[in-house]
Amino acid sequence: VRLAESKIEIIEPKQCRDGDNFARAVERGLSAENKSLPCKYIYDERGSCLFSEIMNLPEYYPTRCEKEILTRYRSCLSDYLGDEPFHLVDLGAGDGRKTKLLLRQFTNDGRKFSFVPIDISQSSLECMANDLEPEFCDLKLKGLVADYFKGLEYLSHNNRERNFVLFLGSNIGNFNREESREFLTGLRNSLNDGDLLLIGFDLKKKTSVMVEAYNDSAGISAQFNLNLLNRINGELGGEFDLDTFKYYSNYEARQGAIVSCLLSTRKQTVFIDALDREFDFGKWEPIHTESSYKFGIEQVHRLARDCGFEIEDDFFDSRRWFVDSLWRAR
Ligand code: AVI
Repeated sequence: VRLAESKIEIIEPKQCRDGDNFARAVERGLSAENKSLPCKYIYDERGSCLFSEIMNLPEYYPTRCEKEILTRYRSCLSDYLGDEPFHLVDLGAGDGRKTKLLLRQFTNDGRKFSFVPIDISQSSLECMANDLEPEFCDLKLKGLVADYFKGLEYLSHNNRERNFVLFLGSNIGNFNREESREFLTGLRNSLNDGDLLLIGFDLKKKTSVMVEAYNDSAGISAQFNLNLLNRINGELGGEFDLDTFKYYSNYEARQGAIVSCLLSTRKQTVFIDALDREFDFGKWEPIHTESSYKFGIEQVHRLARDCGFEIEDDFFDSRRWFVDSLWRAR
């Protein structure tokens, strides 16, 4: 771990990320008429581990689709980068298993790059740095602990070298349509002309396939969402009884999104010590926890153009369930 620590830079201090912001978001979300909790708070150490488990589930196809794409097209991606030095910036890197495929290719091709993973979870970055060390001992790595937007600020202040930004795993799908436009426009504005973005989109498909991916038989997706209540109990002195909340996730065709929530199975009042107040829940009242938007390829292209990018290429898996689209900042 000592070795990994020297390679991690904390852009956003922990207390600023997790403390007040979390409490405020919980208070706002649970006081609203339609209750909700932001999905980014699922990812503490336990949440990140649960997400790693999700990526290995037989039902959760997006990870396997994207691995297939990166395996098939990594050499083509390496050719796009050429001989000039660049930053390989990984937004929301998670544990970086897919990124490894690219690191291996770029290293073998002798590309000159430094690797900059950005993640809100310091432990994920530390695990990743430790995990990469034996295989990539000469890799220039600087992990940044920050949320996406702070990570983007870093980008704009370190933009002498060309950036090749990875935003994989359909992470864009956890923003609503308006937020994804705002995010991508912000990202575009922090890039230089000619910089590249490889961005993953989960494509619309048969609804049963999508619904099963979020309703796995092992119940990991449920634990993952319930981790929000777990965190409120652990960090804010909440008194949630997790057995009285049931995970529910379905495809909303009009929104084009898997919408996930926690349903209170009975009428109840829950006290949260750090907020010094109680919250009422009606029987079967939902707390919205996450939306995972799905896309048509035309929507992907419109989004690119509207946010200041041009499309270089689209890389699909063999079933065309997922696309990694390569965009250039114009
Ligand atoms: C991280 N994100 C793209 C995942 C998704 O598919 O929305 C998170 C996830 N939630 C439940 N399963 C996976």
